[in-house]
Amino acid sequence: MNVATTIGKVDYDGLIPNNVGLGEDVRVKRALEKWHPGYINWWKDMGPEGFQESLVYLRTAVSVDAKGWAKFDYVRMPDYKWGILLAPQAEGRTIPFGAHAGEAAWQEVPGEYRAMLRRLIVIQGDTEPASVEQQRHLGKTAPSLYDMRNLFQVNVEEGRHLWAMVYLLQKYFGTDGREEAEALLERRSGDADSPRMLGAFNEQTPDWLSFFMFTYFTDRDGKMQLEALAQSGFDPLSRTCRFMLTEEAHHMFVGETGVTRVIQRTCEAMKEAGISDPYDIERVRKLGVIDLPTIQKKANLHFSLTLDLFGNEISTNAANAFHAGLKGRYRETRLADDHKLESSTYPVLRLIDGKIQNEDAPALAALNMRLRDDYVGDANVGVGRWNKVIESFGIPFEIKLPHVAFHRHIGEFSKIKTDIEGKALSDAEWQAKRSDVLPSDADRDFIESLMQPQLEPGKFASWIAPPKVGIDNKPGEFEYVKIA
Ligand code: BYC
Repeated sequence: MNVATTIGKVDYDGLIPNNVGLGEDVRVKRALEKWHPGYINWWKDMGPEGFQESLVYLRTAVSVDAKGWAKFDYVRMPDYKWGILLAPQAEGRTIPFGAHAGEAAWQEVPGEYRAMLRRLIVIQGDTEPASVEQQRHLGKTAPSLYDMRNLFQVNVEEGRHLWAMVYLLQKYFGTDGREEAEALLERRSGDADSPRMLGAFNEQTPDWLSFFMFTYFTDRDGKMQLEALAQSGFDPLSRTCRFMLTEEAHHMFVGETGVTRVIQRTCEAMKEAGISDPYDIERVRKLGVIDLPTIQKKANLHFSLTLDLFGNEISTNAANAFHAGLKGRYRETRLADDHKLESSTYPVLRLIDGKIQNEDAPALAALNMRLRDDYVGDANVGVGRWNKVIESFGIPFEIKLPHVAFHRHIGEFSKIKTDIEGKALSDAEWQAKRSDVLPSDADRDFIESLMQPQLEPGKFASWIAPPKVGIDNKPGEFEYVKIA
């Protein structure tokens, strides 16, 4: 007899590690086992290109304990144990907000909100494989084995997040859940006929600076959306998202420290060469590092693309999801108000008579805006840390997040063009200034020219500083990926 080994409360013995009692849930277990080969095919087709046989020093989630939930070991990525892990059930949990506030949290799908809930889960699920697809070429130009390993860690965990959403679909949504689970493996990032659902997930991640900006800015949207879904009155969704957030933290760490290390290396090289003017771009580039103005342009691009992921500032969908108790606010339970928002207002930045100004809107309808505001605050913290590095070298340059109206494709400001301060521009003015504020073809070509792989353990490409500490406290020359 096969005795299941449990680590914490995780059954780690079968095909699909889980702490949801899959062994006793024959219907869902079969459905997931049926879905598994399609997933592996997708991973092999669309996952990291050229490294499927390599041994990667990865952490695998083996428990949901706050301390020590992961173990590190060498794994071939297609053999990674993609598990279904939910945070522990909080006894007596009630719905924290909306029309049902105070009622017992739902353990089954509330029938009246089924379609809305499914849509939220599908959108969340769709972003996870999309990001893996966007990043699949990057292994080939990794600036170090350390960075390559971090990329693959992020990728396998995005894969696990897809599993997390697919579990919810298979367990709680019957036939249409199964169909949605299949469709999640069929859409492709950037595909003209069958694209991923949200805009930013159809953009390219052509180089490593983009990857770091994506994990800093776009994974942070992931954090905010997961935080909002972790408040959900539908308890299985809440528990799933709570555990996903534990993994998400590393993704943002990869982004924040990645950009920091790029900035650090640029500043060091400038100092060594005696260059104090950050706009002396040609000379800086000759040093084999990325000039600060180009880093700013990449930040402008990824920040503005990510803001679009918050949807329209005024949204009936968002109001309905909150009222229904399905999607809350950032840190909902820590907010001191009635958690119903039926009569309150929230200031929304709008385009009124061609001018950008705040207007009080019903708080329920303004929830996307509110979450976006929370996001901007959160995103600014790391930017402050980047600037501390620049300041420590005495270089007169500051990275600034552009105005929220800059370069938008969704919502109020999609109708206008603005500069980075939010000042409206005519089409002609925008065209003339575009390459000053967003990466130009020449900038992209230059960055691409730097993207030469550095695969010797402990070595780093010219344009990025080594990290302060290794993953799992490994020493500098540790071989994070054994390339096969
Ligand atoms: N692109 O009422 P509205 C992550 C559509 S990232 C294309 O304002 P709503 C991750 C919208 O669908 C987090 N379409 O929308 C990060 C709607 O269409 P329908 C992912 C867009 O619902 C890195 C219509 O416009 N999770 O986890 O209030 C790596 C009206 O819009 C877009 C979630 O997003 C867009 N950008 O807000 C890996 C959470 N924006 O239905 C992973 C779940 C809007 O009228 N999703 N539309 O045809 C949601 O909560 C909401 O659906 C959204 C949109 C915030 C996305």
